[in-house]
Amino acid sequence: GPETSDVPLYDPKLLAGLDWGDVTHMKGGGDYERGFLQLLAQLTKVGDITREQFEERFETMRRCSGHYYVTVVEDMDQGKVIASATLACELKFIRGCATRGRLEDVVVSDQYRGRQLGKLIVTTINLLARHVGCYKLGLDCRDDMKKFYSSLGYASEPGNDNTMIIRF
Ligand code: 16G
Repeated sequence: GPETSDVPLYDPKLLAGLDWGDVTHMKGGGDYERGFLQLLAQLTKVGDITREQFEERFETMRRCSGHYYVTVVEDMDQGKVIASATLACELKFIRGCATRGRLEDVVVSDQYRGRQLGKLIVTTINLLARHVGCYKLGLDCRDDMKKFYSSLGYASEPGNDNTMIIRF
């Protein structure tokens, strides 16, 4: 329908050149030492989070199986988390008990900009959302990011300029 994006969800050329082994799901506590929270601090306020708090939140998320896909890109040489994005899945009654995806907390380390890592991680979440059966995937973003997200298949919602969605 008119709400379905006809922009490809990813550029096969981009992903073809990359080793999917570099795209990993968060392994847990160790990402605390790999700078995961410092990376998130490039997006918004993080606050002082102890390793215990981090692990507790991580375990709580992990127990909500199928709801939180915290995805990271790691520079394996440096042992640093350099990009991250989260797919959060919300359960619905509508549309035959559908699942709605939300793209959250997208961030690429400022030292690694210009390498299309944002495109890589968002594309990965797009594919993952479709894979886990989301009927749509949405995000909130600032005006200056709208062009980036529309290039990756997201469309603005009528009357809601800063919410963008892909319908699968
Ligand atoms: C952006 C993020 C959102 C994040 C928020 C944090 C994307 C697509 N959007 O809106 O996920 O949670 O910033 O800002 O990454 P806040 O701390 O002011 O809510």
